[in-house]
Amino acid sequence: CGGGEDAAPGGAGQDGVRLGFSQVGTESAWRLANTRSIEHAATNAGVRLDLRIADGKQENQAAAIREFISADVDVIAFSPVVETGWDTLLQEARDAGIPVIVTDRMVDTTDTSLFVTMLGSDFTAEGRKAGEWLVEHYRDRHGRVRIVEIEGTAGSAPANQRRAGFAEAIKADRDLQVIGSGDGDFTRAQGEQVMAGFLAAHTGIDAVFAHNDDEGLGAVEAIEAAGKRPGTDIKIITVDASRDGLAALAEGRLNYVVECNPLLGSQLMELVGKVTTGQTVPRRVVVDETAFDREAAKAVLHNRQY
Ligand code: GZL
Ligand code: ZN
Repeated sequence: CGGGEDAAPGGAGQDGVRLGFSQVGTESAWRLANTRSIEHAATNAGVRLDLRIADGKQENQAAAIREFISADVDVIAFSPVVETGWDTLLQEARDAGIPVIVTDRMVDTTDTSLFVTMLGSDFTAEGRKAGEWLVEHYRDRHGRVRIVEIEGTAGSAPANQRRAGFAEAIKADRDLQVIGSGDGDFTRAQGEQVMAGFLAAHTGIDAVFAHNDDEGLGAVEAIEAAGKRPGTDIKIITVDASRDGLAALAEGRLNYVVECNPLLGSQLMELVGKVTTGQTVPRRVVVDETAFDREAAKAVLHNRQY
């Protein structure tokens, strides 16, 4: 078990709080670890969890949340696959008197009455850390540094914000230029396909910024298939810090991995306990996370939880 057993929240019903959770899908190692963390923490906290997987489709998330509303659960939580298109659905939950907690990815709404709190990473900071590493790495090199960007799922908060944070950071050195970008949908297969396209279209790519490890590991395969050395001929920066990502970093096939912590489960159950016992919660709870270079990856790899 992780950090000890979580306090069982009070709240409605003698046999534990009923939480309906709508999860994005099973697209990446990060996502699988996130789901496990929520399930594990619910068990520890005595929360009755109904978790539904949406296979990356917003309409599946809406259907699941409507089922939670008609089942009159005590609280709803979800990771919105994309930022927009949630207002009507969240108004239905509010009108039914069911509090909503947004986790991981953010919704783009101005109506703050539609959810009580947002628990998740600062994706802009993650993108900025990736860009800052490249600025530092190429500080003494003059001449163009040609970068390609494999973006996360189009319309998702992590894709939008990692792109923005990265672009902001590389402004510090005009030699750093993004010469191509494509949607890798946070998967290894799509990442490989997008990278193969970049390699066919551009000679002399210097670096890749992949919005998650799975896409970056797909890019590694495409780069090797093109007869080049990932991590040496072409530098690769990714986000998540999953075990596979850190293993590739330790072996020098990736160069820098920014952490995006999926283990939100126990913080979520604490918020569920507070929300269902009328306690106030902060509007925003940011998850702690760091970044890894090769040495740091070697140091943590042996006991990485996911
Ligand atoms: C980030 C999360 C992203 C991960 C991807 O919090 O939404 O979605 O970076 C996952 O691995 O698919
Ligand atoms: Zn535990």
